[in-house]
Amino acid sequence: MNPDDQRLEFDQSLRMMRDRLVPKLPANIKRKVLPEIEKLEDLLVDTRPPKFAIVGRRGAGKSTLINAIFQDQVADVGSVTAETERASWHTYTDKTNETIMEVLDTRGFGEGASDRFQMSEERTWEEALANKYPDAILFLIKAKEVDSRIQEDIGQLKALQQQIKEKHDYVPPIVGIVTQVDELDPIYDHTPPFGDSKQRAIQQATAHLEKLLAKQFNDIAGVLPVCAYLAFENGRIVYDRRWNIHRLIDFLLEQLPNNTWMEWARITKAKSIQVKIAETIGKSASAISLGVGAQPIPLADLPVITSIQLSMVASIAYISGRKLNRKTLVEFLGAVGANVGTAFAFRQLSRSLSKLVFPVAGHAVSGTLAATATWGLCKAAILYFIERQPAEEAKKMYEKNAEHPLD
Ligand SMILES: Nc1nc2c(ncn2[C@@H]2O[C@H](COP(=O)(O)OP(=O)(O)O)[C@@H](O)[C@H]2O)c(=O)[nH]1
Ligand SMILES: [Mg+2]
Repeated sequence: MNPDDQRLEFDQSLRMMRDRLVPKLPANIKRKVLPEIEKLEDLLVDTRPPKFAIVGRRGAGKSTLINAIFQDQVADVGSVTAETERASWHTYTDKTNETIMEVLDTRGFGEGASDRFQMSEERTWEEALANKYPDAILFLIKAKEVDSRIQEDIGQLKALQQQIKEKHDYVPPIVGIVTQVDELDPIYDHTPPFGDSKQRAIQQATAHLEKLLAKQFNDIAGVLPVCAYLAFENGRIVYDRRWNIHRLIDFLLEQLPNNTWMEWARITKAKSIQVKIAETIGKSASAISLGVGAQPIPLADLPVITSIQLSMVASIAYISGRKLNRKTLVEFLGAVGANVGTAFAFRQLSRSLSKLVFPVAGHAVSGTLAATATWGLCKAAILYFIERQPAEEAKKMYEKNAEHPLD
């Protein structure tokens, strides 16, 4: 991770909260603040990109789906040469070479292979699963093939889940994905949003896969239909036929462990998910401010509280995909009214901000004041970094929210 990454500060400020502030709080406040600190720790400590096993026959649309999720040409579509001899992990990276996702490729999944062949396939999983396992398994099948013979595929799916359970004591959720729904009848209706009879056909295919999976598993996370088709030219999208991808991204978030949420929101570039995570962070940060701000805190501790707010803003900037550095942060803080110069160090910055969010220096600050300021900052950061609104709008948003106490 970039050493300039302010998100690192979050680990620090959370630890400071835990070690320095929490012990000073009365039991009733501690009971409210600690779970919020823990929520933030779940989201923000040891963050990493998600890991999936994506299984499905050749041509099911595995590579296409990966590109559709990232709106980027990260996987080779239609390529058969990339097919490996054994199940193996593939790391997908973005343009800056950052890992965005790890995928376990399983070869020969249900392709009518002989029993002997399947045995060896399952043995290659063993190696791949020795010290790494997927957070979730995506099972892809073409919409037009849901009623072909896929019992074998589902049997292998079960074996894969079983192996992961035995080795890692973790049961990865299975998400069924009905792909290439644009190919269903009526063919003339091939461009989203689809009409009624197309919707019915999609619903039928989805229900069919649900039924087949329910025979083998008693807890399928869900089955979603998608169209993932995107055409690129010179790395740019020139045709977009995606449908329901956004819902899939949102659904997968629910299946993933919390420490992958930040990365998932960032790398999928899905605004509504970015806002959702940002608000989750903002709510916890505000609840902490409320509890801690209600206490008579010596002035020396104020920067500690403030650093939670700064880290919140930095996290929101990170989620938005903006390059995260002091300049961005200072720009934003300046925009909402924090009087800081670009040369300020992070700690000094904390102090400047503490004047903004804790105007009553020297004695007990109002918990409500601290909480609304934190929430106002959160909403302003969402508007500025995620919605990409001008600084002036962010300032208005901050002022509007900071004036109205949280309910
Ligand atoms: N019409 C249509 N074609 C698709 C869709 N998804 C994938 N394809 C096409 O199906 C073929 C196989 O896709 P690919 O992603 O390489 O499948 P993989 O072998 O499972 O990785 C390619 O020609 C894709 O362009 C889709 O949603 N709609
Ligand atoms: Mg492929």
